[in-house]
Amino acid sequence: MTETRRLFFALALPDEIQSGLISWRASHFPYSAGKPVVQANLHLTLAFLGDISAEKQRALSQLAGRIRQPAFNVCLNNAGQWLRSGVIWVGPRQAPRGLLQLADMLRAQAARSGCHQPAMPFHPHITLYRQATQAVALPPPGFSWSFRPTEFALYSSNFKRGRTQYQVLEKWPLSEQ
Ligand code: 2AM
Repeated sequence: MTETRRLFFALALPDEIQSGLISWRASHFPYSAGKPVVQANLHLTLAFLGDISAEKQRALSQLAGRIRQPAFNVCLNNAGQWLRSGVIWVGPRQAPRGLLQLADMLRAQAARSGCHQPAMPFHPHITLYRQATQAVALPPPGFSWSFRPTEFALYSSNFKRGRTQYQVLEKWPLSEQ
């Protein structure tokens, strides 16, 4: 049987934004809102690949390495809840064009390589809670965290002893013009 790994492309968040989000979450959401994502796992997914073989991973890595995407700023100033998937998230009110371009390229390459991609348009977000299936009051607007990613990465997702752990497998730079 071919061995597979659960992989995805994502942007990491700077440490100070991860910790800022954790304390903001603790003071703005009830404890019962859902299952909180641990600090180290806060990230912005660009394209989810699913369980793929080492061969497909190599092919997709090679394609990712050819991407020349200028860097962009991301401003996290919006929050929402998707009741159907039980996700509470933060994300940009207006997604920067560079972020959309990067995700579109990775998602198109994934789709062409046979990784099922959702039909829904890409909605950049950072998941704060999972299993949040009861509506919660969202924090009032006025919050904002900004960062400028310098790279994007391929991650593996491993579920071990009841915990999800993400590991960076490869990284590629975003170019500064
Ligand atoms: P999320 O971005 O809403 O949290 C690793 O599982 C990452 O890939 C998660 O961040 C997750 O969602 C995203 N992802 C997208 N589609 C997925 C799917 N069908 N199954 C699991 N994770 C998925």
